[in-house]
Amino acid sequence: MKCRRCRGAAIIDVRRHNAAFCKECFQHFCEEQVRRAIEHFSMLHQSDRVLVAVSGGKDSLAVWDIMRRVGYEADGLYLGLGIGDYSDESGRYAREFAEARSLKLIEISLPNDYGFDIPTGSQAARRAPCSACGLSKRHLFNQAALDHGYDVVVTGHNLDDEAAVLLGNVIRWEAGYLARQFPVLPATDGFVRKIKPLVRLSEREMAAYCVMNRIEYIVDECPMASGNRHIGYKEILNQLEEQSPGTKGSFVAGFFDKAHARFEQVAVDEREGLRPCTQCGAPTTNDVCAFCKLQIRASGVIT
Ligand code: Q46
Ligand code: ZN
Repeated sequence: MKCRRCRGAAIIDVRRHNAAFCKECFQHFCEEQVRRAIEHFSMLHQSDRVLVAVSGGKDSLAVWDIMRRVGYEADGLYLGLGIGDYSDESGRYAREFAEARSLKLIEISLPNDYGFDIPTGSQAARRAPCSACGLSKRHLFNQAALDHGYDVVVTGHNLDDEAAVLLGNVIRWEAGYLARQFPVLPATDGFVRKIKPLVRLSEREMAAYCVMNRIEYIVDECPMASGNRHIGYKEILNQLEEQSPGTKGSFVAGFFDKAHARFEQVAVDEREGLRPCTQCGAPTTNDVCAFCKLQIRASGVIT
């Protein structure tokens, strides 16, 4: 197996590109894919203040690393979810990454700062853990970016994540979710811009990137992930990719480039119905936003 770029000995193949790379050229490939995503979707301006949502997993640490290598200063934000040992360990990886590189890491703790954790909060609110977790992350990443004056929040969603979410959204024809599934969501009233620079890179490539760059990350799955539909969608998509390399890429890129615009109006209409949450001021369609409702239920005031 020869490296496509330098013809040296390759150590990793990337079948959907019909290519293989040596260590140095794989590094170049990953950076190039991120540069292309940023440029194609006009994700960033050079003057932007950038905040990376860091979980301690491979994708968020890799995106933070690559962003800096391609020339963007970025700080990190770690949100402690209170999921037992898993959260303790993931926080440790995030802190160690930041310390070793003298990077700024802002930390928020759901239990210490908001009085509940994901296991008890989701139970009290009778929500699936990942649903309570997802809405907490969206709310708190946005809030932290606004509070600390950042222009944009970066997340480490990769090609496999996007393909699985897209499949789920298409199976149920979730027009609102499809309207909001895009590598860049512009800033609107009460929301900062959100970007996903890893949309052109796979989960396997990000694991390889971390290993090659000696980035230590939490390997264990979150213990609350079982029952998450996206795991099943990923397995199905992996089978399709195995039979026909490039399937995930064309599914996702085709949606972004050819179909997403058809759903955009749904998001515009939804934004028109937004008003400030009476508790925290975040934009919501109800009197109280979903995060404040979760916090109220988790604290036992409403059951
Ligand atoms: S952390 Fe949260 Fe994930 Fe755990 S509870 Fe689900 S959403 S699986 S990325
Ligand atoms: Zn609120």
